[in-house]
Amino acid sequence: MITNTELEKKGNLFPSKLVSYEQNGDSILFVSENGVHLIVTVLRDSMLRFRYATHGIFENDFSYAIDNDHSHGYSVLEIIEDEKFVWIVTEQIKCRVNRNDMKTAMFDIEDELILQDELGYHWEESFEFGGNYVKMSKSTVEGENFYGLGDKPTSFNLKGKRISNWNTDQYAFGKDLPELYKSIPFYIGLHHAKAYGIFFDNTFKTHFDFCHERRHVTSFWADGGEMNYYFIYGPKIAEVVTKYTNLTGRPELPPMWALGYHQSKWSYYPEAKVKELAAGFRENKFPCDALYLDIDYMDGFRCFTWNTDYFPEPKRMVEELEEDGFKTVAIIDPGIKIDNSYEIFTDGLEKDYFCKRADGPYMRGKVWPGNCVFPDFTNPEVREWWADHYKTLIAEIGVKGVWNDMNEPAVMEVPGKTFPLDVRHDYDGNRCSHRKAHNIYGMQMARATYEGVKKYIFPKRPFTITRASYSGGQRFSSTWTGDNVATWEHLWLGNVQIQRLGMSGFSFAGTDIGGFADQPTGELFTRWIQLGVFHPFCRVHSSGDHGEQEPWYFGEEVLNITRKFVELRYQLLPYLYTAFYQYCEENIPILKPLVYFDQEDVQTHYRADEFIFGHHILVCPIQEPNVQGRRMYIPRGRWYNYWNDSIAEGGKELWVDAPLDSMPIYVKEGAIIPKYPVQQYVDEFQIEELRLDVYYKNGKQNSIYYEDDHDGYDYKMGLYNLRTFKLTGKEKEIIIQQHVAGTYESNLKTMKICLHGLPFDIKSASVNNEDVTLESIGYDKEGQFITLNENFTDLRLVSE
Ligand code: MIG
Repeated sequence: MITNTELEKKGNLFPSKLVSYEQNGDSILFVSENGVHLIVTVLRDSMLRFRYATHGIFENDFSYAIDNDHSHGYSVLEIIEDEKFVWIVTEQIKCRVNRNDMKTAMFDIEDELILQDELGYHWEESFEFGGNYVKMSKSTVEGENFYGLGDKPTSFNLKGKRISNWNTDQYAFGKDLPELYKSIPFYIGLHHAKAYGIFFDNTFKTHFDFCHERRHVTSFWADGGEMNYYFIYGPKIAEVVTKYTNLTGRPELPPMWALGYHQSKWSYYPEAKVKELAAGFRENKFPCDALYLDIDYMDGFRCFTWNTDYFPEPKRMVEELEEDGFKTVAIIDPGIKIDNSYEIFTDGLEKDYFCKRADGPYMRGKVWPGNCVFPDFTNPEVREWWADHYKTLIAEIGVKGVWNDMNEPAVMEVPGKTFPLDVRHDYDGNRCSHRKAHNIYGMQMARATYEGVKKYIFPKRPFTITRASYSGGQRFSSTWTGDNVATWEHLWLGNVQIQRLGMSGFSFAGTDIGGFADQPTGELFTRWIQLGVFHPFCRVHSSGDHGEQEPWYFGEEVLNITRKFVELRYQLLPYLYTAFYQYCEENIPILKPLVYFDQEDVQTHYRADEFIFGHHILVCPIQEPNVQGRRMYIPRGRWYNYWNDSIAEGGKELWVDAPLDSMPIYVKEGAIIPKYPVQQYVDEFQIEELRLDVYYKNGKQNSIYYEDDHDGYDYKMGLYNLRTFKLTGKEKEIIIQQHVAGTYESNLKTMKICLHGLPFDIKSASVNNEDVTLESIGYDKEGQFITLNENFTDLRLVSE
């Protein structure tokens, strides 16, 4: 046990005893004898914010992470004092502040201890930079586990890990690397089946230690700024995640085409090559919605220009691709080539929009175009200027999505691979150095890009993807996990990373399927596609240095199997789109790790291979070569094997067969899964029949299906439908009721119901409470199909 005295010897300082406290609206200010100020703000009955000012002076209260529209408001706020403590009591939690040392402890309303300070707040002055290293340590209890922190390439449960946040371009990153492209300083703690979250909203380099340095201690600290964190109480992980996502925001619904299959490579050029690629998809009947243009489409890597040798008429090409059902997505990097004949350079120079060093010179760095300067995206004027540059690309040429890369920011051939720390930033009027702005640079670039694409693609919806980001960046962009490698370990890592990102508010994410560096075998590519079709973002991308990565490159067998899985994704689009709707409207992550799904089952606490896709589909990737199946954990409940409808009783491990053309997929009993027919791209044709796969359960289960125009903003004016299906299964009867909320005029005419696992023979039926003959509802005994009008409200199937 480290004592305060030992730490003090090392230069750490601590608050002394409390001398006063005072309530002002939703906030309570505590002051210690040695001048430390602590403000505790009650945002919700289950959410408190803690801010410490070491010398009584707080920074301007500004955050890029917090969404202006977040929910706040509480129903109870009481202050209770006794001899030793001051208590802040809400309807759901109690916060205890110790009069002796200002340490805090959080309890739930049943007086169970959730989280308490170990050393609590302390700090160390930095003579080198000014300001303080601000630190916090909490006691860890027996059996406590930890999750979250964005894209970290390490085991899902963070217990025993030490991690830091400093956005870094990590080509071919390795397992357990502490720093990657994104900074999401948010984690979830779970013990005694109760979960809480900590969001440490500090953009300096941040550090987290989960019982790594000391067994019973979790600590987090930053190389500057304020100790400013949010405590979010669950007790369900699901509640912690949705509250965090509400606080930091979620995106608007993406266009449905963005959920299709995307193909990318560094780089597809010239035009003939892109056309050949497009034709390859259609000839092979392999569904695909988007093709990507990497940096070689530009003229000497100058942003917003085209290499006209490769692409003589971009507008025509983009149009022709679009006629064939392909959206074009183009890359844009932050580095602006130093070139006096390049308009963006000269204009930005004149307007003083590029980042500068502390003493005035421009921040110059080498990236793809050669020597570059870099827009200061933390300046709102610069963001607007940048957004306006998308006019030509989007409104005139017709590109449908933009891909932001290198925005950690990455700089070549320099130590640290990024800007020197003295570079100055506007930080929306809170001028600062790169030490503070580094981790949000990429997010602010993505934000400017999003604003631009959104403006010029209107009345359609924008699509953007970014490599670097910070908490809250999910409002502006989707993301991918960067330069992974074509290895089995990276397939495993990708599975963990996408689940972790989902737990951290960032659902719209995917990996470079097949691996960016090196080349996958056909087998690895196949297994990766099988996982990738269950990721919210589904794109094959590779460096191109090591060979091709189109699905037909690996031969007939791989083509046929991968096609089957991409077709499955297209069939599941209405189900996935509904999960996106719930993410964007209700903050519910699209993928649910098992511990999220059932935190009371301790078996889930260290599991990360298996996950829930949407609400009702359990998936487990194959992560090893040469296997015909694997053992996996089936969470509690009854599940149908997707391929053969056999039933698995959960709460235990099972061997599941999975030869190369299969993978373990289960559907929860009672689920109703909406499906589309296979299309070669979204909206290839108008869909008039929705298939509903109904998985019988003896009991009740609700499922929902969200529908709208798949693009545009009419849904914001109420033009959408939310269909709720209520299943009630009995021994000799099944009832499916549909409730439609909304005013969208659906293209659907019929619903084709496919029954799974019915334990009886259907003898009679009623629709909307009137008896009908089985012929009139198209009963097909063999396939267990029934066809109904799309607006049916009540279907009863009975065994007599
Ligand atoms: O220095 O644009 O992660 O997806 O293909 C490499 C070229 C720059 C890194 C990205 C990768 C992209 C590549 N970029």
